[in-house]
Amino acid sequence: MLYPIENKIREVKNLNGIWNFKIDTDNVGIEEKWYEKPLSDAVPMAVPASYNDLFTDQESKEHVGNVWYERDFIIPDSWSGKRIVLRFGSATHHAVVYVDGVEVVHHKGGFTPFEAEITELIENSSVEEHRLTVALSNVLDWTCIPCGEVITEDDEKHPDGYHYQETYFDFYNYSGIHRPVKLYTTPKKYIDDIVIRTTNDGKVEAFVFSTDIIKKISVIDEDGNVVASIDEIEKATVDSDHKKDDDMYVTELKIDNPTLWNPGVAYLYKLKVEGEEDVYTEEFGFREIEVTDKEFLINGKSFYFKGFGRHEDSDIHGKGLDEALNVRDFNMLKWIGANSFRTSHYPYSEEHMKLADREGFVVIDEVPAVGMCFWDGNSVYGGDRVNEDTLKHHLDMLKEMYERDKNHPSVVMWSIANEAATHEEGAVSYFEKVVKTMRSLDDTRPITIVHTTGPEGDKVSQWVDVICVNRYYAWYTDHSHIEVIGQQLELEMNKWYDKYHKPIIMSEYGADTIAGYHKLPAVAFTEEFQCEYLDEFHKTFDKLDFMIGEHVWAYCDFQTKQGLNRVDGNKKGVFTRNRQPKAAAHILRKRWRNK
Ligand code: BDP
Repeated sequence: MLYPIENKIREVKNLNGIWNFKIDTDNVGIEEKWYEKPLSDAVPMAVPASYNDLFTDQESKEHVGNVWYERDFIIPDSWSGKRIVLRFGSATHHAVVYVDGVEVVHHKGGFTPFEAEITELIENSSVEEHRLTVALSNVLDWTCIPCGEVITEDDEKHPDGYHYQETYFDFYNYSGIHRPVKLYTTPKKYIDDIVIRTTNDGKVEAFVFSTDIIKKISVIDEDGNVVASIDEIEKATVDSDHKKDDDMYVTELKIDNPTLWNPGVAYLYKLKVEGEEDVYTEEFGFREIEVTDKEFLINGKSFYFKGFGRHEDSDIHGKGLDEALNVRDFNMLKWIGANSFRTSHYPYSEEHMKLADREGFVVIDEVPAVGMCFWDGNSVYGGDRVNEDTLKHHLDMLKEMYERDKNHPSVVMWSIANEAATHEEGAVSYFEKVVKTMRSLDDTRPITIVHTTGPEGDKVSQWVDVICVNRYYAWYTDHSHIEVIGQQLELEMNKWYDKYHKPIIMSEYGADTIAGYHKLPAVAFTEEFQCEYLDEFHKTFDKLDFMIGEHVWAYCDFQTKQGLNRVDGNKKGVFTRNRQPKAAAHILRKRWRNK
């Protein structure tokens, strides 16, 4: 799916700002058709943002079910005759969108964009101000990724009863319209999608899906020079179902001595596609990936992943897009000498991915498949938990992630799940299908899966290219005994390697650390402990030649649900939630800048 851009043909109208908002306390709004008229008793709400931390009362913050968003918008006369599209960068997790009381789109999945063409509705309408209403649900069940379930406590110990959203993942279930809402125009005949594939000898393959007739495709370098151009473009047969209204154009361009996109030294070209009516320009880079049994090669050079598992998370905003925060984050990642990160545990905003391209960061792009306990049972994938509907949604999410991120040079690998129960029988056929789908979407990028399961039990890594392992020796096991880290790590990593002969990334390792808490000798939760803890891992990584990276958990402290081992969130950040360094940041900086 293309990002909405402005040019001489296309216009974009931003709908961010203050919307009307109402909590559907008894979840009756859909039944009572609240979308048919303006919301009564609405309160102001910021978009984009999570709504949770903007409230001061517990009930609103923790509401399980629907909330309603609403605002007016006006279509300028100058847009008449154009195709008009309403687009959400994301809405977490299920949205039903109405314009003037008419449903225009619904979407399941909290971390990918969706849109609705509203041309006809606008053309047939006589009102000047249109009403945009969104019913948004934060409910997670076993048909969703991430997985969850709503639990009701109403036995004799809980005579008044209460219910809550249970989640099987360690981040707060922030909800809201998290990313920008935009209206954009295209001509009636338009460019629908572009897939760009490159090789480092300067070959650019462009696949354009369009209802417009494509006349010209050019490649433009960073100085604005047209370095290749073609104006005879043949139509090909479209083989994909969902683009059945489009024609497909396939073409190949060649440029001499391309400047490559390299980690830390990004170089972005633009592909300009010109149709009879429409024009679209998409950025891309030249870079090639290869995986051997012990190496991850980017442009033929061995790449070692240094960085973090992260979250989109901050005070007040929750998971809402904050461009200032993103800029600060990339500056801090550069300061510490990181070269990469994983979008744990869901695709980050498009704005984030664009920055990664531009700043030369290497990204492992993760689908929101977290909390996937299979639990052996009688049905297809296990008991009443992960089931056929989960799989269907998982495959949909892979597709949406791919369609959104396919042209980003920063994305070097897809992560198909975090810490699924891959030792269970149900996981075998499930993940075989997941990997097959991911490969059929993209055969240019390697695939990984992130494990908590150990090498003895794992039943699915034969299908992936790189193995990612999350490990908390001396934290969740042998708590505080950092002397066990080296031995356990070496033993386990060798077992993984002996079993699969594939390169391994330590995709999570870390210890909760309260900023400003110091003690000698070190005890758990102090800054000293975090430093010593990470050091122990590093000594062993340096001995193992099949280890191709280290991603500390986590980049920053972040919010989680309440729990006995979470004092206002997860404190494994190397930086505080407010993006300031703990002592370990200096250790990592020293290591990574010299590695
Ligand atoms: C891992 C999860 C991550 C958690 C982390 C932790 O992948 O989401 O936040 O553990 O416990 O299991 O800190």
